[in-house]
Amino acid sequence: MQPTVLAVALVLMAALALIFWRAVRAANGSPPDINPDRLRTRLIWALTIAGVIISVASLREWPHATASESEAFTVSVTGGQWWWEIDQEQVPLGQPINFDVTTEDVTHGMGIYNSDMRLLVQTQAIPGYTSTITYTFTEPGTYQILCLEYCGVAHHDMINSFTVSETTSSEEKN
Ligand SMILES: [Cu+2]
Repeated sequence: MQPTVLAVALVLMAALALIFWRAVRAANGSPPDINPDRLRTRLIWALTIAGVIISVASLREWPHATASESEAFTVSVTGGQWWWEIDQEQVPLGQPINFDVTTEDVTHGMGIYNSDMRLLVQTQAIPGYTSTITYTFTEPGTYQILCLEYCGVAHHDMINSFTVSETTSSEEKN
């Protein structure tokens, strides 16, 4: 990444130096050997191409949770006025969890918070549609699901929780 930025910066500096050199030469009286419109067109193209290269080169890995992994443990979360229903009380630690989220009435916002009330992941709960979001928990503990979208007078009551632990209850039964 760093060498790429350096290379791009050097190319841009060289281009700028060339422009200054041409400007100084033009000011000294010798006629420019390229017409200004063509120069401008070339410059616009060069900047456009440089812009695309810089944008692509500086892209970082998507920092948010990605949708749906087929091998993941699945938790169904259903929202309604004003509750959350979670079909698993315990979810496993350290493996991708698919949260399939929907709602029975209006649109809600499903947010998962850790014990410090820090938002870890969120998606919209939409009537008649299942939003899937994948998250991997790295710490055991109790996590809360809260509503992030105002959905009526008891919006603040939409709280439910689940725990994250090394083994799931279904595995313990086996
Ligand atoms: Cu809600």
